[in-house]
Amino acid sequence: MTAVPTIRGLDNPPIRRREVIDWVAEVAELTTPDQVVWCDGSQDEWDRLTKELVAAGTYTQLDPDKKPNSFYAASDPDDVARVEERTFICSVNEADAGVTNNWMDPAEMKAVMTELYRGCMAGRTMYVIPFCMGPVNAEHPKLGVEISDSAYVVTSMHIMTRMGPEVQKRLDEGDTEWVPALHSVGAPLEPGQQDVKWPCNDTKYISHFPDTREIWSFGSGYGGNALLGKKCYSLRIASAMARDEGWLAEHMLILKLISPEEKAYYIAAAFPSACGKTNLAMLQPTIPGWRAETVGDDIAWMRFGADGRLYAVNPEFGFFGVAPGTNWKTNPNAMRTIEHGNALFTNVALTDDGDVWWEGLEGDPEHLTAWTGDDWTPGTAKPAAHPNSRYTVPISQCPVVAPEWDDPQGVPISAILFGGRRKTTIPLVTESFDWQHGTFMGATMSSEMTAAAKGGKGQVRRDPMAMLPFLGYNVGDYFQHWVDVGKSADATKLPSIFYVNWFRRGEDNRFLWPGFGENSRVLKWIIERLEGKAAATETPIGHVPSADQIDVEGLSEPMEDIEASLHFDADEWREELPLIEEWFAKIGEKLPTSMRDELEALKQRLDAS
Ligand code: GTP
Ligand code: SPV
Ligand code: MN
Repeated sequence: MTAVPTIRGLDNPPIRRREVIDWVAEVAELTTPDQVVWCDGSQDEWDRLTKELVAAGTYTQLDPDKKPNSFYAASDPDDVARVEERTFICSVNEADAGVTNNWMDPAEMKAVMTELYRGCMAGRTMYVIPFCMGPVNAEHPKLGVEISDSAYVVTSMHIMTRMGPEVQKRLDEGDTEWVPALHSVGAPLEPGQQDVKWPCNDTKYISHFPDTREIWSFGSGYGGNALLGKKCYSLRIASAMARDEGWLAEHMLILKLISPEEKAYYIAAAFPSACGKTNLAMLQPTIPGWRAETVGDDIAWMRFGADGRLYAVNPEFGFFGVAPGTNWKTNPNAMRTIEHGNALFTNVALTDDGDVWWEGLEGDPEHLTAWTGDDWTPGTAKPAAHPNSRYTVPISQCPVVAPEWDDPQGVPISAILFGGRRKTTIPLVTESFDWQHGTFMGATMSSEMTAAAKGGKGQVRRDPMAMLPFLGYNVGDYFQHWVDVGKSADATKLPSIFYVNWFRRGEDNRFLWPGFGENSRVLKWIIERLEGKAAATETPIGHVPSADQIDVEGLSEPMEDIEASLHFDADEWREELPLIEEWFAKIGEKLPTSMRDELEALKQRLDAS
């Protein structure tokens, strides 16, 4: 304890929880920051940190008349997305990480990272950020404490998580579980050394210790690599908790749909990163009489309620949404949420009059500052905004947020959607035969890779339940967990499972289905299936509607396109089978027999067709 008292602020904790105080002292001793700041989530803290970040050149304040209390940051050009190849699940047993995860022995990883952390906060401030994922008044609140040397992270955590006195109080109660989450950008400063706008390190580790429920992140300041409450806690660590405790932590939006008869239905949907969750979560239905409200846009925690139904909670407090493609036509509710202000924008472009712009947004700017800092004019080849540029904004500002979004009980789910980005093969919508078949749909889903992660853009890969990059344990065990969850429930109360694809393409590469608000037509069919009112055609892959079985009234697209989007093509599916076999072979012996059985049954139905 000799060096510790010399670090300013360390001896002044506003919380009393002993393990937290000891852990903070231990980290401070290792990382040697100039000072420790205990964060409280207050407006004063936001004002002070945003001001400091503007002075440091990290943030640019936007014109308050256009976007009140909003800021813009451009990251280092090499720190723009999640880094999957640097993400590790350090379970004690290698088999528990499974074939889809990078693994390192926890002791070995901790030894490597301890050396990286040694002195890594020199010249910087170490922030201690107590936070809660999901409502603080939950029976078992999911608490965490992130230590970070990035003020950008602190301000982002203000928006994305619950912070403040209530969280500190729950932490101090002493019996609630909390997850320590250590983050450093990995860029110590020599005395007198000038800082850069976006400090980070070429060496990156995003490490998870599911057995001890700990997170260690080093080298990146961006999104899911650095805001550790999000993917690291609420999916990777939470999925391991959920496996042990019999619930589900999923990469899903939660949407409330209200029918013309004023009946409310809740739907959860898993699509891979940058495949349409936020857009569907804020859907503005195009069909008369239907309304939609938002509960969550990225993560759902689902557990059975006393009535035997599956209830979903959104653990997040804000949106971290993909900017490009967002506009008044595709997602007016996201635009209204942003207009309110209190937003952070990362790697979009800056207009000359203090506003933001990105590809797909309305307006024809003559000149911009691109995310790279370069001048941009309409002839410039490179995009003005990075394809994974994002807005960070409180969910409470969303004009269609459901009043129950913050309810610790969650909302009862009637339907679960799985969906990917596929040019071919997968019809617009398919209803599964039952839970196990629906689990098979999720287990075999695939998608073209996007800019949300570094590398591989456009390649088709299997992304089970959209969880490939977010699973904290073995994928085979995960499938078994899904099957078991179904078996543990009253089948009549389980959500129905559907497979959707908004992204099927025609010959000239055009989208066959208009998407966005028009997806309400698919949701209407799904609800009417639940109500036993809508017709469908039975195919080897499940129940698929034909164009005259969904509401297409008023669509301007050619009917051939709509029909093609819905088409079940046996030949395309025969080409899909070896890809599924290859994927199942990769999983190996952990693959549940029930999933093998489903594949065999699919083959037989295809053979018979
Ligand atoms: P993450 O935040 O990375 O998890 O992404 P997300 O799943 O929330 O994706 P998001 O809704 O932000 O959409 C990503 C991209 O897909 C955006 O460029 C959207 O414009 C586009 N997109 C969303 N929905 C549709 C749709 O129905 N049809 C088409 N063609 N594109 C869509
Ligand atoms: C995703 O990639 O699925 C995101 C963004 O939601 S991040 O927080 O970076 O994971
Ligand atoms: Mn996501």
